Amino acid sequence: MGHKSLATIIALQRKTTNIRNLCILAHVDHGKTTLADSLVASNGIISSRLAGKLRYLDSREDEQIRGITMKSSAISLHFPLGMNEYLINLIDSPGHVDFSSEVSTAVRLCDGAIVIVDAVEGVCPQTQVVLRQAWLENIRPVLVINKIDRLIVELKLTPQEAYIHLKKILEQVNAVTGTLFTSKVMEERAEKESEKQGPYENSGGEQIYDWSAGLEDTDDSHLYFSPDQGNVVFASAIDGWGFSIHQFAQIYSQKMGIRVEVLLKTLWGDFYLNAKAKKIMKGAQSKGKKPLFVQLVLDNLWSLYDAIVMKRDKEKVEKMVASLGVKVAARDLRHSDPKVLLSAVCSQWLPVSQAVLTMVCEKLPSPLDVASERVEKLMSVGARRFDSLPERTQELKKAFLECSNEDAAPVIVFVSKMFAVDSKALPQNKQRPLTQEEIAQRRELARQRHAERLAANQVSENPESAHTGGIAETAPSIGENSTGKGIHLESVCFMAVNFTPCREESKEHFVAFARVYSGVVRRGTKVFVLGPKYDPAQALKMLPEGCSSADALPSVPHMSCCTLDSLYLLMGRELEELEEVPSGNVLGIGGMEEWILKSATISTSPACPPFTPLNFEATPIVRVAIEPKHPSEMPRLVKGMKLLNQADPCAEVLIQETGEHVLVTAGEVHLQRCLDDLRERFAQIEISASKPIIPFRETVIRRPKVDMVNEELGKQQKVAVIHQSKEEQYKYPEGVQVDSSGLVTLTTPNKMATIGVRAMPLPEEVTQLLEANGSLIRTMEQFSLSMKEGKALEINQRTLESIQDFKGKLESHLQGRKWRDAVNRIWSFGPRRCGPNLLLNNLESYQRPSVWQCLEGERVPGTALRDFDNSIISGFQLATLSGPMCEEPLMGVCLSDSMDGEEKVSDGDSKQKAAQEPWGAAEAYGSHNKRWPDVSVDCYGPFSGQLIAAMKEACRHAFQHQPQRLMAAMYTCEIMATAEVLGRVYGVLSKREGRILQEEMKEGTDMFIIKAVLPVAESFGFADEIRKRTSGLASPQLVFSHWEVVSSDPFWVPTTEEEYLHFGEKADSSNQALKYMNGVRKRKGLYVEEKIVEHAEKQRTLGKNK
Ligand SMILES: Nc1nc2c(ncn2[C@@H]2O[C@H](COP(=O)(O)OP(=O)(O)OP(=O)(O)O)[C@@H](O)[C@H]2O)c(=O)[nH]1
Ligand SMILES: [Mg+2]
Repeated sequence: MGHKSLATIIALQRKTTNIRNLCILAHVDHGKTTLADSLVASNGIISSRLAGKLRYLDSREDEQIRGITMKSSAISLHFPLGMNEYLINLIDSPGHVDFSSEVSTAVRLCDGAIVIVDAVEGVCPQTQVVLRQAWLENIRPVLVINKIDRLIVELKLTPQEAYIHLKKILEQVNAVTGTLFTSKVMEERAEKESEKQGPYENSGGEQIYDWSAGLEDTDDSHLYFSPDQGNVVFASAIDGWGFSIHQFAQIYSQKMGIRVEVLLKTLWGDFYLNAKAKKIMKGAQSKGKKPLFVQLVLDNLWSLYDAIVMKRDKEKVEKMVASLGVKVAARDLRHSDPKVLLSAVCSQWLPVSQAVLTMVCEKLPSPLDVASERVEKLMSVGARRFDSLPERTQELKKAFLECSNEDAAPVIVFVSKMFAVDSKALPQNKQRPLTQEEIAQRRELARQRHAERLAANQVSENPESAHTGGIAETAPSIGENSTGKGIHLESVCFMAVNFTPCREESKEHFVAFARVYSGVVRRGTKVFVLGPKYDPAQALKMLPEGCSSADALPSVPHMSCCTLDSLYLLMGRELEELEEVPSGNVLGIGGMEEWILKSATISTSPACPPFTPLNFEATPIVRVAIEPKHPSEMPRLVKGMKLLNQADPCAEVLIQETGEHVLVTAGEVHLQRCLDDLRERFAQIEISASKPIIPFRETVIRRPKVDMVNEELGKQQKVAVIHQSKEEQYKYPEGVQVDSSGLVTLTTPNKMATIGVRAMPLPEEVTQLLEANGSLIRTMEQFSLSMKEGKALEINQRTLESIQDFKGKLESHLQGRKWRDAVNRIWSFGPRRCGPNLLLNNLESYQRPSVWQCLEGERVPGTALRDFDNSIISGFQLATLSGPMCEEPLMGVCLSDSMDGEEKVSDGDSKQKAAQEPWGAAEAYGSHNKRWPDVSVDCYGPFSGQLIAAMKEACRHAFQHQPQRLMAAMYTCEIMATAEVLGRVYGVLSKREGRILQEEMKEGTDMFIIKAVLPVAESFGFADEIRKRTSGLASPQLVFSHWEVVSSDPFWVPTTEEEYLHFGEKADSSNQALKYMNGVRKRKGLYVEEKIVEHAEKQRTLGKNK
């Protein structure tokens, strides 16, 4: 990068109003990186001839090979517009679902986004996801409809058809925005906007006209995309052209003498030109006229493509080139590839960078325009209320809003991810052009050396004075050197100097991807690094008033102090060193790997709250166990995995209790990239990865009416079932009793308490509801905890409303006698206190504080936690964390702790009370003495431990008493395929137990969109297989969607003669659930009941000699 442009960018960094921080978002392959190329080329960083081919921001080798982006990367560009110079901090993001966490890290640092939609494919699943992400982060999007050339060349649409097609795409995008708008997120945003009109409407003085159907409400129309709003660009990034209707309005207002404003309102929409009256009229469609957009814009483009690409009509081309007033080099005119000529013409006529960057500067907000709502959202972690933050923290909101560059302003920086760079790429280690002085210095040195060499020659001619000539550089080599020790030593030093860079090379450097929200970051500044769990309220109490990070401070949890060593300007593949970075800019910070794991907040004020965690859309679901090829290399692998964990926002690295090193990734492609990274960069050893570990869930269902072979469970079978359950009874260990209703009772070893548990399946809707509201449940749990400690956590109104809503929904789904008052009887959620299983309190004698405490104003009298409440919950948590089938977590199970008064466990009179009131006896014991029972004399160890174990066992037995099923994780996938390959896609899907949900034809194209669900267990290699079978014409995107019960019963054994004949004694040949279950059990080293060979006969080979 030239010094001049670096200086320009540094100067622009201080002009906050002229900064635009934006990212490019889209579905995979819609052309983000290609568009970024054109923008990068506009700054002369790459040649414009290579723009679109180079994919400059895909700097990794595997990105280039696979042709998809995997990491988001940033580049700073300058752009002159009218009298102003703008600084554009551009972040290119990946579109593949597996890397959607990279999108989250990019979106957080931006104020705006360019959303790209492929003109042929239209709105795809990831387009919806990125639009949602943009809304959730309150950043403003603009739209680029890309690949318009495909409409001309591939689909061969007429301009009129293309216009209708484009209109449809716009409607689709706006429909997505519309649904977001009506959702809660958007409601709040709209409130804000109607209070205070957006800055553009005021400053630009634009009027809002809306010609598209259904968008009459002027208040929210600026949220939608419409060419007449100036927030839509039509482009072909690969051919280098793009335009918004502003450009054509300008062109035609000069040509036709119509005012620009009129054209702006009418170029897009149902208007036509009445040539006779020389007027623009409405109603083109009804009168069968060409809309203005077709006549003035598309027709021209079409004829250009027609002349250059289709017909290769030289004369016509020359005429057109002349009329457009562009200059084309003779060699381009003669080039055999028409695309070269096309992009030469188009990139001058309608340069895409000009159109896109103008739109960005005009339509996207500067860092100063940050909405106060966004600030509050960034500052209040989780469910905390903004006004419950300490006062000094609340004051920082002003700093955010002012985004000031004053020295007095507190420094606030957010680091959204860490990325690894090669040490060679660091500017410190890079070769740079020498300055004049350095050249002079070197010349001087060389001269000296020459003189010395001459002197040395003289010495060698005169051996007596050999010891005096110790010159490192001239010493030929160690071996040859016999003249003296001094020389020898020095030559070793010389080599050591040479070696240092090599050693450096093997070290990974991490650069923090960050943005300054307030103040000026300078090199050498001492700052606080605040982890995601930092609590300013706690810290302010611990720290002295007015302290700074330079003082010696007591240690505060999740806070550390450090000095900022190196600041970088992010320039795609390169980094440029900076001395300071003012507020509102995106930057890289070096040397933070010791302080920051994945993301952090950096500030000079300890009152600064940590930023809310990033919204990750992808669920890490694919796990593999990893080990080094050579066991001795384990330490390197461990180190490498640590680095990988830091370098990837989404990958998780775990060491399981079994000692396995497990890597959890979002999908297959992500997994591949992580493994490559480990092999080639972070560990640099040979590693072997296990087959993906597929997660399952265990659940119970209602007793089925039909059996595996769809036969009604008739009398005959019933006998078998009873027989079977008797056998099962037999299996229960001593002390466990099961009654006919499924109630399992268990007494603790010291006989002080008896626990009764019954398991039931939860209705499906309830399980889904619990799954979806994990974070709310966690908040409720936190509230209960804080109540226990005697202080109430402040929960903001919105969260309270959602909790109320959640409770209401639960109540509406849990209807019927069985579930009477179930919602209020919830004792705990599990596993991890927030999962999709319930523990209900059926003990009439025990009124415990409700889990819904946060909704109740006051405590209900007579409800207090008993001493062993926690043990029961812990036992339940353990039981739900790993079930009896294959130690996978439970899902959708309701365990109710109950014991009716009449139920008696006859184990002696003295324990009668214990039997009637499970563990109530212990409680009574405790409350008498106001302390726990004296457990030190108990030979069975602490009582709480026994209770936990007994509760866990009881839950497991209760679970086993019901019909058990496995649940498999399911992906949804959307596959776009042409009619020819449709059959093959279906073939692959059905082979892998996929289920087609929907198939529809994409309007205006010959593509079909197939929506299907597919078990995760069957998905490995799916994308590749589809791609191969369809010769690359279809490529699916797999997204984790839900858990589904595997219908077959893993414990089913044949009972009748025919079944026996058909399935064999074990029925394991076609039992999918059994296969899955045994697979997991084998992996975990659990006992697997299977016979490998039965009744085998020795096979004889009749050899010649026998
Ligand atoms: N016909 C046509 N092809 C395009 C255009 N823009 C991009 N492409 C092609 O589309 C493919 C994908 O382009 P990329 O820029 O890598 O797409 P991307 O959105 O960055 O993809 P990911 O980063 O993997 O999500 C490449 O083969 C491009 O050549 C366009 O305007 N017209
Ligand atoms: Mg890309």
